[in-house]
Amino acid sequence: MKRFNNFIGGAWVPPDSGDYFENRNPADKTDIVGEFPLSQVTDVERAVQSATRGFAQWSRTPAPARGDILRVVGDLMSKRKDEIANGMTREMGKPLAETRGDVQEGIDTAYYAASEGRRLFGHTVPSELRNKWAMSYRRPIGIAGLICPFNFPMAIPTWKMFPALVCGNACIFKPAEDVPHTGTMLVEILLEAGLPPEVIQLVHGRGEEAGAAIVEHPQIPLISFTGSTDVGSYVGSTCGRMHKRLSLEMGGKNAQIVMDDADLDLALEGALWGAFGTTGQRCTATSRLILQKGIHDRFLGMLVDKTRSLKLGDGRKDGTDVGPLINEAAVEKVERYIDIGQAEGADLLCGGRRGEGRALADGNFFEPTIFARVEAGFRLEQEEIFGPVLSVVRVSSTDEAFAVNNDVKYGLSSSIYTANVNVAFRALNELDNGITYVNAPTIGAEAHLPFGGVKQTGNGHREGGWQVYDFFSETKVGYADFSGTLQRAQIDNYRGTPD
Ligand code: UN1
Repeated sequence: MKRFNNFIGGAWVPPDSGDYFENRNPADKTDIVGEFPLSQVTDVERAVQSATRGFAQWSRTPAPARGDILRVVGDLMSKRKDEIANGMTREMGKPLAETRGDVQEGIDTAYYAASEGRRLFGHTVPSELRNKWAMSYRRPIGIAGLICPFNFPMAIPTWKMFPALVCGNACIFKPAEDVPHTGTMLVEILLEAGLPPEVIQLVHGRGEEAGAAIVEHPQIPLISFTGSTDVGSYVGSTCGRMHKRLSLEMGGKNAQIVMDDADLDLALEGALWGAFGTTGQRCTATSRLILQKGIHDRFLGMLVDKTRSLKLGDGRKDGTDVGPLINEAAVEKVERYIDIGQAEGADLLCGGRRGEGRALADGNFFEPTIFARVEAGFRLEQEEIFGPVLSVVRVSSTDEAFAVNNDVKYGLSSSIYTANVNVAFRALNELDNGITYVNAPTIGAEAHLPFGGVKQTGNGHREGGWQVYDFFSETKVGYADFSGTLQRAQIDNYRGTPD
């Protein structure tokens, strides 16, 4: 079996404990991808010592030169897109078309970051005093701790790492324990592109150990975390206590609204892709479908028919629509929600059980599932499941559809299908989410726009686009007074208030 290591202190090294964990293919648990280090506090400690040296060097490298390394990273990722996608599907399960898209999102993020090395704008503004300049500019912060989820094994680490690097920070990267191989491939590419080795540290292991050691380390001032809202609360309280800068990206309970005047065929394609793409394991997955009463029965019929025809299977095989869930715990969680939904009185229309048959026997497969007659307020309608379970809620009016969308504790994405431009713009204004799609599904965020949500989905920061560069850099202000006199702001130029 292939054994992989951490990358700490500029070298591939075993964990101090000498312990490793097995990484298995979720579509076929007899297939072991390799074994990966179980790291502890001492491994993180060495990573911090090395990253401190990396930061000293990297923060003084001109930003355009930093960006140029990311350009080469993008080139290497483009060349190896298929190879990475194959490896990613093997350890994560989603179909190859999706893992290729995941790598492409990393490539887009690399080229965006590369060009940002030539911008990283500050402002120059007039001073209120003569012969004085006032300007703001960016400085690197230090070591960024990046704690990443399993569902986008390449895209999400790059959302964090590439902006962090172009802004001049060093990174300690902990991939999710379900997808350590993709994380390893990413670090290999960074090194091959010429990133100074001590600027990146790769620490594998469990959240409770390696992840917690990163969050709690006093010399890591910057944490970017994507994961569950529960773990995010622990990360948030620790960072709050330690005065760390923190970006949180957590749960979602995203809805697609279909109004009576919608193009139903289009809405159907959107619902299937939104709900069952990535086996529902996206923060942006469609887990609620809000149907206006005029089209409710017809649309539900169309949806159930199509859902039954989706092919569950190994994401590396042609024809597979839906891959496995990530691990056994995820399957058990989905099963719990099937019981909860039935106990609440919702109608199970299709799915609701593990995948059956020889081809699915060794994987974590679960059938795409639809519940109808779900009422606003049911646990099924309120809680994040992170699996292929879609809950359908019937509403009478636009106002009711918007209220149902908004009445959850999360606020990542939403979608509305309608032909009415006024209703579409009302949705953009009134839906409480970080992202609203019109006539498109709840998933499909592009790398050059800010990504994130409101309420318990996040803490106000955004990934992607131009905004993430504010998170990964410190704004500093400089005043240069070349008047040769003492000029007093707020005092010398103050004209008084007219009587
Ligand atoms: C996520 O849902 O966890 O929105 C990230 C999308 C992707 C990113 C999703 N580009 O479809």
